[in-house]
Order: sequence, then structure tokens, then C-alpha cells
Amino acid sequence: MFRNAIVRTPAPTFTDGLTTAGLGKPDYKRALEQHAVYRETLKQLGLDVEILPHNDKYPDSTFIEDVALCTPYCAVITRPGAVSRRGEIGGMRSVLAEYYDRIEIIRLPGTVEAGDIMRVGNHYYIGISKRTNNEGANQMIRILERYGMTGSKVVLEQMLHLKSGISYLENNNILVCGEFIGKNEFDKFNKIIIDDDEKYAANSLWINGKVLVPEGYPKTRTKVENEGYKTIILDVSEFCKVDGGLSCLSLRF
Ligand code: CIR
Repeated sequence: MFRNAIVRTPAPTFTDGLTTAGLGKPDYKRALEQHAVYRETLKQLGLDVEILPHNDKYPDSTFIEDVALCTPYCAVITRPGAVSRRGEIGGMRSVLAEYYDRIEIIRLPGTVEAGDIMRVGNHYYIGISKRTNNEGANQMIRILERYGMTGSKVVLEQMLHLKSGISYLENNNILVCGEFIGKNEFDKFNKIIIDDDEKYAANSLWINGKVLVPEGYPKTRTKVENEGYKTIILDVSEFCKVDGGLSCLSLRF
């Protein structure tokens, strides 16, 4: 169960975030409204939500998931692979120190964005992507092992981040799409296959027994509900325009 979440309000510069989506510029006002509903939803699910102020220098800084990994035993500040995002880690140590005695850090030449990391119990799958390199993943695995956890690497071919295409919903259930469907490291899970035309919804989010699913993906919603979950549908259209999904918008622990 999660007790805490940390989010960061979208900055006025948010509309200049990195993107490959080709869906046009996000609407800042709508993004703020959608972010407010997201925060409120986390609160309703029982989380204490810390809201960090927006950081104009970093358009992508609302995607706070990428800058830290929050495990039960330690937090790890990452080193984003996107050069324009590196400075987003500034100030994170003091934020995390409110919750953690042990804070580790990924060091040069390692890069990690925690959107590439999916937790399954004590094990962490780490995507090797354009943003997370082998050295960063190895550092992360060494840190996890020092605290009695484990990690393994998954090589990405197309997706931005590992969790752009795969989400763990607890109870051995996993949402998968595209390149992850055939990967045998995930064969031990009950794979819920997401159709190509709904692949954005592969980034759905389990929180304390419920599953947040983005609005506009009815087949995914039905599949998740057919596995026995209650879903909460959230409109995150403006975040989608800059390649961000439901998980990217918070740290949860
Ligand atoms: C980026 O390209 O870095 C941002 N525009 C989107 C980051 C999304 N984060 C995530 O999937 N964890």
C-alpha cells in the first residue's frame, strides 16, 4: 500500500516539454486542471500528497517520477538521460529527506529516468532506453542489492520508457503492449494485452487496490475491470501531448 505521493505542479513552460507525440501543443490551463484532479484522486485513495511548486526552468519537471526511485528502504536520485531534464534533480535531496534517512544517487556516466523502472515486490525491472543507460542501470542494481532488493535489465527497442508500455497491477497482473508482449522475462505474469490503438493506456496505475486508467481507452478499461479491479478514469490528454502518462506525474511510496 502507498501512503505518500510527491507531485510537482506543471510549469508555465510545460507546453515546451520534450515530445514525440505529434498531438500539438498542450493547453496549460487544462493541464493545471487535470493535474488538480489527479492530486485529488491520490488523496481520495488515502495518500498524503506533497505538492512541490512549479519549476519554470524545466518544462518536463511535472514528470517527477523520472527523477527519483522511492523504495521501501531508500530513495535514489536519478540522473536523467535527457540533457534538458538533468537539472530537475535540484532540490530533490531535501524533499526526499523528509521521508528517507538513506538517499542514494546515480552518478556520471550513468543515466537513469525512473519511468524506466517497474517495481514488482522486491524486484525492479529496469529498461535500457534512450534515457537510461547500461551504466546507470548497473549502478541502480548495485544500490538495490545493498538494501536487500534485486534488479534486472530489459532492453527497449521503441518505447520512450519501460512503463510507457508495461504496468504492474499487483496480484501477478501486468498490462503489456507492443514490444513487451513477447518478452519472455514477463511470461510468469498474467499478461493483459493492450491493443496497439490503445497503447497509451498501457501506462495505467495501481494505487491501493484501484487502477487509474487514462480517459479515452475503453477497451483497456474493460480488460482491467474484467480482472476484478475497480477503475478510476482520469483525463490526462494534455500530458499525453508531451509523452507523459499517469505514472510519470507522481512519486508514490
Ligand atoms: C520527456 O520526454 O521526458 C517528457 N516529455 C515525458 C516524460 C514522461 N515520463 C515518464 O514516462 N515517466
